[in-house]
Amino acid sequence: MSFRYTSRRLRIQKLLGPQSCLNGVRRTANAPLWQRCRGVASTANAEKVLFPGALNSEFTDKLEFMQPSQQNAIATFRVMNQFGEIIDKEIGVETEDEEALQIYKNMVKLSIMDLLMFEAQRQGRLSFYMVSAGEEGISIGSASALHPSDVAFCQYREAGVYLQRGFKLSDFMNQLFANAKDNGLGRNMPVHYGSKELNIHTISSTLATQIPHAAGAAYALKMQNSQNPDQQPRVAVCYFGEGAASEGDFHAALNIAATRQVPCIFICRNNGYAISTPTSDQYRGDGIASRGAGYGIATLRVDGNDIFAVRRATKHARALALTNGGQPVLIEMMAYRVGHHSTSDDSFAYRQRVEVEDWKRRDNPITRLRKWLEGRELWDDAREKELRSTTRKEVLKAFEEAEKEKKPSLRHAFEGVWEELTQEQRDHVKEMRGVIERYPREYDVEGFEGGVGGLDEILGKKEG
Ligand SMILES: Cc1ncc(C[n+]2csc(CCOP(=O)(O)OP(=O)(O)O)c2C)c(N)n1
Ligand SMILES: [Mg+2]
Repeated sequence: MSFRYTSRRLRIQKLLGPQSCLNGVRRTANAPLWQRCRGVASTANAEKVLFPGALNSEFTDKLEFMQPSQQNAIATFRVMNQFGEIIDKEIGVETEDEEALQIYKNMVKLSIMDLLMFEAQRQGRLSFYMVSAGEEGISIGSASALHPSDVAFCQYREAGVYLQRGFKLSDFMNQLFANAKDNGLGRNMPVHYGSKELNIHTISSTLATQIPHAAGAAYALKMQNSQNPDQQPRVAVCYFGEGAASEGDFHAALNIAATRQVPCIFICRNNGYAISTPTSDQYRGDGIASRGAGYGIATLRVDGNDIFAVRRATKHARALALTNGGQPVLIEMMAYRVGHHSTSDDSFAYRQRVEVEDWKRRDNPITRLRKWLEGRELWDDAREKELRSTTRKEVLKAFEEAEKEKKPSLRHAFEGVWEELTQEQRDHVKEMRGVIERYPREYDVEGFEGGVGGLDEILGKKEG
């Protein structure tokens, strides 16, 4: 204990009197301060536990184990029902018609891009793809309620966050084809988008790593927000699936975010599956929301098919995250993964077709918003047809253009780790060059910028 801390504590005790208690400890004479203290809990008439590890817990003489399975499940927040009707008309949707239309168009755009890219993978034109079907409302709705300067960390099924922030169709396609215009210089597999300009960190395949990254970024933002009170305060927002929440990183991240009180919004997309693992095999608690309470984090469960609920929840979470210098918030957005996990998966090997068909028919964020728009006479079949046909053309145009682009220079396979190439890397480059020259038919590199010359460019550089 530092001298300053001890003397301050003693000064306070002096003020409070000889029998006073600090943090639930009582003073006795002639012993070091920490030995002079004992838990208030042990005093005869104490009503609450005041041990440092559990404050304000009332004593009870009833031996009753907490039985979460016997309690009501956490409620799910809704603004609009399945028929597109608003439940609390007084609050309404807090969304201008223009904005609702823009959100609707983006959700449709995402679903059309998904459909076409899935087909393109099946035709062998793309190596891999992941669709957002059934979860478009979560990514697009939440992104629409954040500030563009908020820093986003995604898992992989949140293309809607990118789209809503302004990632263009060409940006998606360039990444999917890993061509020379790809932000990631062709180094990542498809759907691992990233955008420095849009404040979205690049997706990582390793599940849950983005969660502690977001907590750390939020800690940095907390300091920046307090150092720059005249600037727009920022939060970090972190998306992950309920399966990723089984990783240790989830727990470490939520705990540090809570103890450091950082402005981070954790958005869990609970879509019922982690590839082939249904939630019933993943956990026994009440979803992911119940874990928020365990970490002392403000938590809400939301109907992810209800775009207005997603928006309002995110808007309020953002305000809460910036309260009192910062605090984390957890939102569990409920959805159903309508598509296969990825193009490498056939989900009918582990779930019934009828289950998927039921969900498709029962509820969907796009059809629900469409019902609301139609109810307000903002939308009809003719507009729908026109939107679908123009969007399809736009996606195909971007796709064909990206497909024609050259691949990035081969040099990018080696650069960007060390400032200068090491001797070992130089040996690898030479070896690769030799293999390409020996097997020109197997390794046709003409489609790469600069061909095999891309490797010569780096060999010409000064040795590291
Ligand atoms: C550390 C790690 N373990 C396993 C995997 C393989 N894997 C990729 S996605 C996935 C399921 C994740 O499910 P969830 O978080 O619920 O997201 P969803 O796919 O449902 O959107 C698994 C197990 C991985 N990528 N990284
Ligand atoms: Mg999942």
